[in-house]
Amino acid sequence: MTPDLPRTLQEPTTQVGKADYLRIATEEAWCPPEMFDIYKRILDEGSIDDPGFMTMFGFYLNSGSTRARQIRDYITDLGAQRIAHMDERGIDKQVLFLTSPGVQVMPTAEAVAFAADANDQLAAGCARYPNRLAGLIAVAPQDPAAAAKEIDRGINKLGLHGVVINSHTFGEYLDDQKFWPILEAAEACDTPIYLHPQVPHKAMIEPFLDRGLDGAIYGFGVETGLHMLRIMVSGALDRFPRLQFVVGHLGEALPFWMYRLDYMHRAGVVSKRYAGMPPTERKLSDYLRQNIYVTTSGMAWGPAIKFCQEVLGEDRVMYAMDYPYQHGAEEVVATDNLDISQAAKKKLFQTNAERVFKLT
Ligand code: 1DF
Ligand code: MN
Repeated sequence: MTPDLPRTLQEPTTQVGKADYLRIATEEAWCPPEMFDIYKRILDEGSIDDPGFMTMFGFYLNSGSTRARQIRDYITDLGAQRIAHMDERGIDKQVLFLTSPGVQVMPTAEAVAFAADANDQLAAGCARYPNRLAGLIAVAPQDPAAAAKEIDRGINKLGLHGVVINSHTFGEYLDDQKFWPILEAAEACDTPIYLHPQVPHKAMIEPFLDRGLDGAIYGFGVETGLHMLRIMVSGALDRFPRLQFVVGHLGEALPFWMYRLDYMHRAGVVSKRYAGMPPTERKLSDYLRQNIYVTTSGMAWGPAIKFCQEVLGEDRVMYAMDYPYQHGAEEVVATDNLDISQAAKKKLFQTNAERVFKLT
């Protein structure tokens, strides 16, 4: 069964009514207009060698497309328009964060300063709608020590609810130990890291580009699933066993790979075949089931959602919309109508997110 073709540009024709659970959407995007100005400057200067960024934000900022204009309009609003769109779509609460790639394409000093400013703005925006909006902390992995401090400030001073990292930073991944102060800070603050996609970096993107596959259709998932897998294989989750990651798009396909990952990981470790694949304390499936939550962003599709609930457990799957990149009311209705128990549905839409992001 494949879903009907999503109506990517149309506004909802019906309001989605109340349910007997709260609908909490957990991968929602926001962008202050000043960040688009910085992205424009980076595009104009050509100051970074990142073909994926050029393609992505060439479209959003310079294409003149209706979809690009609509998304720019929706994503920059942190007030009445966003709340009205949530009302129309039956979303009680958004867990939202600075859109991808956030500050991870900026020069280090600018990235550190912009992340702090964005976090202040987001915390203030959430404070205006305390029952409707809950924010995550943007950080600059370019400066791991500053990022660790910002995590502490975001949790303990700003009242934010987790950390977002938009996959690679200039081609580098969190399994590199220079980034581990970030993992350490998140674990110490008992707060999750949302590993959100971004486009593959230059060393990886070439065969995606000429068929337009580098963005959310597939490149995002390949890049971000690979990133999560690198972290699991590196032993980082043995060093930080209580750390929790949240991975969108139903875990960027990793749950589907679980059996083969376990088999080939064991084969690789036992045979000492790969220098970069040390023994880990647990199986890869154990990390998936014990350190990773997945969200349904962009995947309003019953068979895939139920598969993840079956192999990860109902407590590890959370609803997300991916507003404004995806915002169809019909996707909310489809998820409401899943043939799962009411108890499982309440976990999916409400209580898992309340627990993971400490929303109550
Ligand atoms: C798109 C989708 C762009 C998502 C995003 O960030 C993004 C897109 C610039 O469709 O171009 O975060 N998304 O999460 O689905
Ligand atoms: Mn997203």
